[in-house]
Amino acid sequence: MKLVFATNNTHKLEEVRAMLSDSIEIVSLKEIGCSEDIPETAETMEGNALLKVRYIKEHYGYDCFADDSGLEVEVLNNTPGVYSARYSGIPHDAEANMNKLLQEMEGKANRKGRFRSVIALLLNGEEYLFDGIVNGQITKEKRGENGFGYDPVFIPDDYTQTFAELGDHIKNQISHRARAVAKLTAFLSTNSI
Ligand code: ITT
Repeated sequence: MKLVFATNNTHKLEEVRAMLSDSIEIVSLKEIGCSEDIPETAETMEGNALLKVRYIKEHYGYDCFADDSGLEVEVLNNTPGVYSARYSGIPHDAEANMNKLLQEMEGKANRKGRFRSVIALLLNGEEYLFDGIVNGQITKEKRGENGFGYDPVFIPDDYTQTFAELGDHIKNQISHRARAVAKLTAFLSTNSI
């Protein structure tokens, strides 16, 4: 089946394409002629993921799925969370976001954090949500070149390297997004037309 993935983040698009089996073909926003920023005004990842799929259905008529995700740091009351992309105040500036995070974490012994992904699916007039979490630790400095966003400052549990050092192959097996996508594909394999 073909399904639109409502994201403007090319890293997410590549990750999810690599995770899906050949039976699900992803169509990008570019391919349906959508280039605008979809408003993300909700206060939860669930809310924002639903806003994205509803926007595409309303404006372009396609069933689709969307991911809203972020990094939740225990000692910072689970922030930046839903505000991860704009933590520093500059939208989508990964360097500025990581610098702010490392600054906020200075001197903190508790380095526990987790990435969370919420996927919303709008299919045949119904809405569904799937989530995934990966627990880990926040480093004291950036390490590695792969991935995107906060990958250079996050070490998943049971590993010693950051997501940016581990690379896509390992990240795509254990990440928050991989876990949410696994739930999405299990659902689609039993419920799609
Ligand atoms: P779309 O809304 O168009 O999908 P986006 O990048 O704006 O793209 P979000 O609003 O869901 O996506 O923001 C997610 C932010 O959380 C992202 O920009 C990163 O800063 C961070 N993030 C999420 N998943 C991540 C991952 O796998 N690795 C590193 N950082 C991640």
